Amino acid sequence: MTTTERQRSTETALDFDAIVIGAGFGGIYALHKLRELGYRARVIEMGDGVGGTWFWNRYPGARCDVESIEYSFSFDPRLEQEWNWTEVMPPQPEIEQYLNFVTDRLELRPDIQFETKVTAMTWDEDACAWTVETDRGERYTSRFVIAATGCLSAPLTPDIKGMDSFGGISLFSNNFPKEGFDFSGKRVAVVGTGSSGVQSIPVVAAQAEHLTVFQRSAAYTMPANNRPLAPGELEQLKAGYPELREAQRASLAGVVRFGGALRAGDPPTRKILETAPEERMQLIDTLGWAAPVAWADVMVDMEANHAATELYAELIRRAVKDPDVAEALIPHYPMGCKRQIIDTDYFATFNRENVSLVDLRRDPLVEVTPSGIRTEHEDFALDVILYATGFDAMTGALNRIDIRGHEGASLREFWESEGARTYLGLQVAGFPNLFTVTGPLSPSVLANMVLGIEHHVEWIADCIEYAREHGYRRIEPTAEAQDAWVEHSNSLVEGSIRTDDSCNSWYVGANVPGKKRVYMAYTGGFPKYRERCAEIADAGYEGFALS
Ligand code: NA7
Repeated sequence: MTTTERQRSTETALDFDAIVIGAGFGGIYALHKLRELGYRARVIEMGDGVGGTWFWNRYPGARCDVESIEYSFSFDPRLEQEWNWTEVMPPQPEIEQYLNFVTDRLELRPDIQFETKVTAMTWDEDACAWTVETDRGERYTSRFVIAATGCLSAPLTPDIKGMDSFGGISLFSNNFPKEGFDFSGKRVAVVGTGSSGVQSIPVVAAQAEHLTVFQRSAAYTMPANNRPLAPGELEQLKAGYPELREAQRASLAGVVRFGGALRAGDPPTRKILETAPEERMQLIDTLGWAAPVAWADVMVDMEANHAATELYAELIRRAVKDPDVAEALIPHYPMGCKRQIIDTDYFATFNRENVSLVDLRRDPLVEVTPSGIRTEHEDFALDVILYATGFDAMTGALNRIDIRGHEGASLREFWESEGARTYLGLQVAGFPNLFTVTGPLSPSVLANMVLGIEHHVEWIADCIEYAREHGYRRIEPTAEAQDAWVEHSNSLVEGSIRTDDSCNSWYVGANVPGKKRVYMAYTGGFPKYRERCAEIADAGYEGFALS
């Protein structure tokens, strides 16, 4: 530790000024930022490498839905210039390599403790510090804890009868073998058709002897239009980084360039219900997969939403040769309720001879047997089952740690009984000095995660600096400020498609049995959110109690 670091350190009686949980994008940047400011920080990471979500989700075909040029750190122009992306939409291995590059470039590795799980955290009111316990039996004391635990990082293993009895190989998209897996010559099942299933299905189909897809809810997906970056293209993009970053920060979702066939950058103004049905259908010819989403009324009006789904259904009917398979692939829930997926050759995969689809709405899954999967109507003999069944999103990772705040209150119990409640997605009342990077009720999963992470880490670092400069050792939101934020966040999304009773997404926790239904992301857009966070900080951390 340098002399400056020692001077800036808030409390030498404690093991650390800050413990950061997780070494994904959030944890890596938090460590860098805190070290830069002279704090004693340590990252505790469960995996044996950096990457977080991009470390575990190494299933075939895993790819980000934000362009590589935008899905990268903006805080250091040297990193922007030194790293070379090879494709428009970054594949998982390249994102993982990128995060390793950043870790080494910033010499962060010595302060990351790998293969260690945080199991419990207890707030000590007298010491004004957290005691953080790990599965290695360590107990560290730290003034602050920064939970960079990710939004989609607590795997959800389905509760299917007989799963453990399967005599073949069971694989999980969210904990896929590091060495990869060769599906050649195998009879494979993929269970789940969210983003992970949809991305892996075409890759598995290309290898497997036969692939059976078990679909409970059909996917809204559209082509990623991924391609290798052309010679000279990356250089040109890199030269435009300053303007690109500015535009990203000003955009609603922190994204400017919509890679795939997604949509133009500006929110659409035309309403589908004010457009003649024949004209809507014609738009399929000109806009392709963007035709269903390019409307102003689709997310707020169920009739408009149905009209858009009709366009989507037509696109599927054109892409899939077997009419019965095409019908089964048409979603029966509102468009935009679950996360829009982007894919490479998803629907075309169902035209392959070696691929079949089981529609679990018509033929429910009964059990996994030693030799395969049994539905009500059929037995499927299998060698491999790949489960792509999702996550306990937003709150899951923190709920898996026994977090005890003020007077022993449990964060898990609080969120389980009241639903996800936070102030700004940054802190929770009753849990002082615990910061949540891209926590519930911040833009998080609705915005470019990397940008959201940078914003949060910088806000948190400023806040810790403010506390140090003013001699404060404790910060937590007031219950009133938290209530007001929850109400504000809810009011923005109420009445929209996202919270409709027919919409059972992980955004509202509907995929986790018993989880209290709350829309867990802030839908007001990234610029408004940043502005509010800045106003609050400028007003001396309005809504927070500092002592
Ligand atoms: P998702 O999007 O939560 O998808 C999980 C899929 O697994 C979904 O199709 C589920 O059907 C299905 N599922 C879950 N449990 C079962 C059981 N028991 N039987 C059959 N099918 C089941 O997770 P992903 O990993 O694909 O993607 C998560 C996010 O990562 C994604 O949104 C992107 O933001 C990146 P259901 O829809 O519940 O009927």
